[in-house]
Amino acid sequence: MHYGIQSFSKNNKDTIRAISGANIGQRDGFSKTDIIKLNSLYNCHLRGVGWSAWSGFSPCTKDCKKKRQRYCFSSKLEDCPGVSSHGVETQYSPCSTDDCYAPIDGHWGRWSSWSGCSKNCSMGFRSRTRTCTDPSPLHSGKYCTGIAKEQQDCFVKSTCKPDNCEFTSGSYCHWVRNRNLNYHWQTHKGETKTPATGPNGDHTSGLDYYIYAEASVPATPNDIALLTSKQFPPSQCRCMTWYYSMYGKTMGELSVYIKDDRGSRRKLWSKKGDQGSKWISGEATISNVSSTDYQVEFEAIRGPSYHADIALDDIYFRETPCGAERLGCFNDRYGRALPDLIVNLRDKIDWHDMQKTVRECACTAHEQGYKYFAVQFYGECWGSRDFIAYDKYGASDDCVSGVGKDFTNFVYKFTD
Ligand SMILES: [Ca+2]
Repeated sequence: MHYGIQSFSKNNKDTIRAISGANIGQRDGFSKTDIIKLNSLYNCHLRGVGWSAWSGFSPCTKDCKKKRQRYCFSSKLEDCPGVSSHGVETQYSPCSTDDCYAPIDGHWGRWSSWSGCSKNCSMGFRSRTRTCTDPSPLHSGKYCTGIAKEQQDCFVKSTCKPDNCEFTSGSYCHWVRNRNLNYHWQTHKGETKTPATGPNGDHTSGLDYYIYAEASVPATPNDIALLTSKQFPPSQCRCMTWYYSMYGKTMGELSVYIKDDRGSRRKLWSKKGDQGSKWISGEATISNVSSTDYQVEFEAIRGPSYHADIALDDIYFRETPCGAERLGCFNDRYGRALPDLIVNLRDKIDWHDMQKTVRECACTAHEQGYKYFAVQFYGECWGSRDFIAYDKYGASDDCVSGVGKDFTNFVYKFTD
């Protein structure tokens, strides 16, 4: 038998759904069961004169009606007054209120496919979801039982960078703490012990470790907790990004310093006071460290009271200044759109890695306080300190790998 999509439905909803690729049903004619059902449905063994018996009623439609049909057995349709040209008479009848408004319990739809891993480095999670809409509960029917979202761990190793740290499994990676016994950084999972201060879980996945400086006793006001990176070799510029939580009404201060090989510190970033309960992203460009080894240092200063837990997670480094936004490829000509030649890098071009040119141009432009920069002719680094009409000669598609060709600019803008 071949069933309609609403076969056995009590509520006029589809009960049968096509699944692509599935191979079901009789395709070479009727089965024995098909023939018995057809004969019985159409009263074929009684074939002769006049009407068949009425069929059973159909399910109720949206406008609360049901129908039944009977068939004319005769070869002459005039034997069956009221019959259609197809030999069928259809009778409609109102459904009862109970039938039309019967409660329908909800049922889960299919699971979505798994999401990608939440991290492109180390431990993350992936998830899939389903909704209670196949069908949705109606007329006080029950909601689906069971979970709507499922989560699984996933681990991505390929792009891990050794300088990045997510404090996974309580590891400090290359970071080292100072030894103030009353107030220091410590690894932690879940909420901190004092309500209304500290985060609820780590930033990486919500399930793993972060580090924080606990403000409860024995810590006292203005205690200092230091977290110092390994020695980094000289580099022209880098962007460090991190997540911090500074939740608590007597919040102290968090600062980031760069420390040279003689131990003198320069402040790159600082935040003071309550910043709310969520993780917030921070970033700082590390520049002007091209001659000596250096370290990065986080310094937490405890506030006047114990509602002052300061937390950190997901500290990453990348080899560009922070926040260089790609504005795109544009034509240029004499009377340059970006007026200053910051540096000519044409004798250093690595034709297999044009990003080296972009990075060096970006670092030099950042050091010299340019707001906009562009790479033209594969190796010329042009800039403008103020807002300029970088697009005044029109857009172009004559750029490659983030650099412009002859008289085209690939333009970037610093966002910090
Ligand atoms: Ca973490």
